[in-house]
Amino acid sequence: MIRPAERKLLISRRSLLRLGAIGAGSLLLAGCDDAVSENPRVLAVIDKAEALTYRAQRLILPRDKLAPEYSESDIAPEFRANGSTSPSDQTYRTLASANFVDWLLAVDGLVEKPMTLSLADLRGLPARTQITRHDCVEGWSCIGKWTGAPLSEVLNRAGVKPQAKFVVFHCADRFQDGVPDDLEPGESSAAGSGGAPYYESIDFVDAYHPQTLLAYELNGKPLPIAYGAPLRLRLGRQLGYKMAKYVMRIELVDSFAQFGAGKGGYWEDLGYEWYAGI
Ligand SMILES: Nc1nc2c(c(=O)[nH]1)N[C@H]1C(S)=C(S)[C@@H](COP(=O)(O)O)O[C@H]1N2
Ligand SMILES: [Mo]
Repeated sequence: MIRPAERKLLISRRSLLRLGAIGAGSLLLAGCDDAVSENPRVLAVIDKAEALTYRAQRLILPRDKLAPEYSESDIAPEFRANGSTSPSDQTYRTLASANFVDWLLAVDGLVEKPMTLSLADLRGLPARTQITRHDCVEGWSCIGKWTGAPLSEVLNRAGVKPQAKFVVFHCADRFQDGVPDDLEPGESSAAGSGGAPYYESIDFVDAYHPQTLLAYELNGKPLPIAYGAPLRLRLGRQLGYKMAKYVMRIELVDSFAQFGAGKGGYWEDLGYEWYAGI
């Protein structure tokens, strides 16, 4: 049951999103590549609404309810890239220059069998292709076709320990004060940055959802660097910032207190909601 107060907050959050969609993006926390809004009232509203949205959505939606899927003709001619689009990390650049043949995904933390998986290993798992809409908190959307291994396939092979509560995605890119530490055009290697690594986290309802993919293809081609090569997370039912690009390591944890500012993601640490359900 959703109580009326909860319903109101749910609606007000959705209308905030809709306002973003018609171009009043500044009302929202600016999305991904702009400065973060410091309006404490916006933050306060979103913080309170978040827990209610999460609870309400978990109550209303069946666990495996799918996000809408589209047809080939709906695919955007050019998918928009956002946030980091060219990580400068030296290890990442070295892997990228060899076409990611030496790249390995680590799967560890609260698992029975910690493992590493190459791209070939991931491509050898059962695959799923889905044409879904990506919604950025900034108010833009794009429809793209994603192919990858369902995260559940990887989790089942690693064996989830009963204490595990969240899946954390560690990425290769870093941010400095909300700005991605991208390679500038013409630069071939990183000057090296401090800053904070991008990371994200989800719960096991989303982790086992059939549309939750570790995607290695966009529109039938290997994922380009701008979109998170060689592997990025795709979720059906959350906003864009949850969909970690440049995933290097998947760690199962019972708390994310030890990462960043402890809010479960790079943007969450700066005030975004952890549960960005749509
Ligand atoms: N590692 C990493 N993942 C990321 C980001 C980022 O900057 N770094 N940006 C997020 C945001 S805000 C969005 S909208 C999408 C953008 O994905 P795209 O570049 O494929 O459009 O990736 C999300 N995942
Ligand atoms: Mo975004």
